[in-house]
Amino acid sequence: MSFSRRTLLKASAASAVLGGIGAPYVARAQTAEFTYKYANNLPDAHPLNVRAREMAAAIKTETNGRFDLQIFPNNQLGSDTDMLSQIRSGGVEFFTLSGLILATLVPAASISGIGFAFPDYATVWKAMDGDLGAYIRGEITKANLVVMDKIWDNGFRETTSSSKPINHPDDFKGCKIRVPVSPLWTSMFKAFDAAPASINFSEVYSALQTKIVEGQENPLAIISTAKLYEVQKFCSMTNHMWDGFWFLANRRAWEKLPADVRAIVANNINAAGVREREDVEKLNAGLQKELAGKGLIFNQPQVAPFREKLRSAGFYSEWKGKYGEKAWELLEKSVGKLS
Ligand code: X2X
Repeated sequence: MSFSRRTLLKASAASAVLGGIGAPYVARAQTAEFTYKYANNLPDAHPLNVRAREMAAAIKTETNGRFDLQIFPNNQLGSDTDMLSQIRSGGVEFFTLSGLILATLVPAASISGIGFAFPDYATVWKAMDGDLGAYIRGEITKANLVVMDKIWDNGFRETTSSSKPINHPDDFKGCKIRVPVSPLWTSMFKAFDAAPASINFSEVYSALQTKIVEGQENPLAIISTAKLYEVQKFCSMTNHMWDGFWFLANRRAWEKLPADVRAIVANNINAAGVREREDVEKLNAGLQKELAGKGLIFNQPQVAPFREKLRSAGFYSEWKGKYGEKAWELLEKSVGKLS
């Protein structure tokens, strides 16, 4: 968060307490019946935040100003680990989180991130808007969080490094690579014989800059908007997994809303999510050229040896055992046989 932004927030909070004089920000907060916070880990410029801002404006209009959604991008309210505890306690009312990280609370939620499961976006949306997504949302609901129907896109993930390109699974051997805080991520990169380190996204840029780790993996939209190209040299198009963000709400806060407001909020979040999916897909498709222009050196490895390495390391059978037959069948129904 920039200094001026922080100062503004503090000043607004202070004047709200004192009864508020003049500032439009305060006037809005006072007239809205519900002022809810939405926190996320992505930069302002990422399509997730662009669509969220648009959605917040639409919700305000459609509720005649009754509902004010305040967006806190870029880990302003803390790391994913912090925000996950805030959404549970009600410290924030909304939060978008990768299913893989959510798995620290809801184990089934990481199943969509199994390595090389989804061949393309058509298969992703069919599964996540279909039976597999419904199953995961059921598990999230059991953990007492509210989840919107449409998962937002993060994207297919690629691997960057400051030291070398990844052309073959052997190139991962001993590689100090940052992974998000999630057992599936750690397990997958251990299966590649890498040395994964669990680090929240809020710390990734500085961890790369100070060479605490040599590499990381993320979709191009994040490599671009979080400027990771400034601290990385190589980008290998490993496309090793798909990742998405569940749009979560705190249950008590959600149930406090009147049914008509709730419907407007849910409809707008889901519609914005569908638009965000289109944005990210388009953005990722065009970014390779732009990032190469900024100095990232790209390579396109063959995917089959990576998948074979996971198979021979027992990765698929281990995770099938963890998720159970029912969940694994739902996944394989969408993507074909994995193990
Ligand atoms: O932490 C990451 O790498 C990110 C931004 O992709 C997720 O939220 C999983």
